[in-house]
Amino acid sequence: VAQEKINTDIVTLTRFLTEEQAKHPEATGDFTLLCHALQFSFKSIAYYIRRATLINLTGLAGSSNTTGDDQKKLDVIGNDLFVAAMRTSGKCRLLVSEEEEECIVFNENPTARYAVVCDPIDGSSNLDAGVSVGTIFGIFRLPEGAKGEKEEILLPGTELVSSGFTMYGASTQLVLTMKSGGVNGFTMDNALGEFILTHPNMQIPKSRAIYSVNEGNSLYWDEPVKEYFNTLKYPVGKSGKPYSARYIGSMVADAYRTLLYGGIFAYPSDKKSPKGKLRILYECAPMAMVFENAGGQAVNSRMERMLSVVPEHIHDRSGIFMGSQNEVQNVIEVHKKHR
Ligand code: P6P
Repeated sequence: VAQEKINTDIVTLTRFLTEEQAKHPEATGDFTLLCHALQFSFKSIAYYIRRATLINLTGLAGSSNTTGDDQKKLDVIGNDLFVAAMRTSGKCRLLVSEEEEECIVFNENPTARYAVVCDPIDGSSNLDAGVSVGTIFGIFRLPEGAKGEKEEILLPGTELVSSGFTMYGASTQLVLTMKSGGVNGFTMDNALGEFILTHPNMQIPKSRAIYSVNEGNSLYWDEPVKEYFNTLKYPVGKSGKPYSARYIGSMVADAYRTLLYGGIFAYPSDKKSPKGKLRILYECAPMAMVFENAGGQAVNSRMERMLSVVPEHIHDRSGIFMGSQNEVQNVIEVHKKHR
């Protein structure tokens, strides 16, 4: 009987990181250890998300658990897990989290050279509805002699050494990119408790007739934005076929679909949110790095390269258009016409 061909050449995230480090002889291993701490935080957040409904974590704080302390909402638990993983890694100096008003400085890691930005559970408002949520993260290398002051993390996305996101959906997906390029997708094997490389070298299609935006904000959009989306919905000339609309309202889910299928995701700044809604440090910049490294592009509402934008403060916001190379280029062309 023919033996079922078992693929025994499995690339786990651990093996991927080891091979990545081997490409950099000067590497001390600190980045690898930091990524292992990140990996652990994704696994533990995924665990709580999966059990949320069962142990009623989706509700508001207030119900007390067996030990009597207030049960926390998932995004607080996600944040606590992430902060603990970064602190105990010994390799993180500064941490900016969507859940923390101030930048966390780990004085117990005075010689650590990495700064991490994260949204521990992005899209958490969708959790009760069972919509996929995720963790978005970025890693900066601090300059030599960094003092661990929060101004040191107000950097453009071009300074990111790595970024990515997880999506806690039907399975747990991780999308990871490095400064050296390349975007790789991993899927959690719950039996092994390992992230397995399932989408090596992800490349976004150059075009795709799918747009992803909250049309409920149309009233507030600037003229070029209105015109752009109208050309997709009411095409003139030879094209003729309107685009499909796909909007989940959870950035990691909309981003993952756009990365796989192509198209454009947008959260423009508008009259209601003049600075935009999404945060530069831990939503726009990490996603922009992933999309550029996958062969796409990402710009802000002034049509500037998203990765060149420097945040004014750690929770600074921006408009964003990201996705297939040609789709984002169309947005740029419409805006040029309006100048
Ligand atoms: P809106 C979720 O709250 C989030 O931060 C992103 O994940 C998502 O892309 C966006 O906001 C959705 O915003 O205004 O369309 O509900």
